[in-house]
Amino acid sequence: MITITAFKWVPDFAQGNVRDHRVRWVLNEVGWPYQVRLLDAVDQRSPDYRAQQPFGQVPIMEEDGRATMFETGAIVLDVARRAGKLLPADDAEHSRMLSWYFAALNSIEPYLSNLAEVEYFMKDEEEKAKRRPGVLKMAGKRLKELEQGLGERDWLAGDMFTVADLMISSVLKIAKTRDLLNGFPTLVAHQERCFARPAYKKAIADQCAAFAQHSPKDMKYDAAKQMAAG
Ligand SMILES: N[C@@H](CCC(=O)N[C@@H](CS)C(=O)NCC(=O)O)C(=O)O
Repeated sequence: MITITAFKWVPDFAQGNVRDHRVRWVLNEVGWPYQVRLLDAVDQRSPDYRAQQPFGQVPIMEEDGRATMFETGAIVLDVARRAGKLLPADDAEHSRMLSWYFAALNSIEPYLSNLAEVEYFMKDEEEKAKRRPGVLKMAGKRLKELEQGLGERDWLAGDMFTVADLMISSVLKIAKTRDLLNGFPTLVAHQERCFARPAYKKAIADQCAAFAQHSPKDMKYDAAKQMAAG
């Protein structure tokens, strides 16, 4: 049985956006059952978890008889490859799929993560105001370039939904929360096509169901801070 990790609870802005949704989504797409190990902030810092995920992040994917995997990019591709699904058979389309898949993670996500950092994690309002214009400009530039790359096509790599579409649409969730997609109707339409898939809807519903059953105190933030301090 596959086990993935996820958080017991996260703040509102992160609910439905935590990256374990990518792994839930691909597992739902290929029809593989999985169970979830819910973590708090103390679990994240434990040496046992760090041995599985060096950065203490979610998700990982554990499976009997296989090496534990971390990094959603690696996990999603691994599941698709083993299931023989969500990957184009045609060689040229497969190459295009791989290029867009890595573009999502390497050429687009970093700029949107910078935006998320400014909007959600920076405390100093003055510093925030200083950084925001530059971060917005770069994120907008990448979105425009992505829109041009997608062109009039429904899917990035060919005529079917692939893991490249899964990854791009997931990465763009950060832009959507800041209304940054408003100027890019074809990206919005692409994301809506991806998010209409039952496998995606179930992934988000399942992630959020755990948050509804927990509260901030279940995350043991204070105990984790003490561990870090001491
Ligand atoms: N590149 C990693 C990023 C994972 C990641 O950023 N996970 C976040 C949740 S979306 C996390 O665990 N954050 C908590 C932390 O960094 O302490 C992946 O795609 O798996």
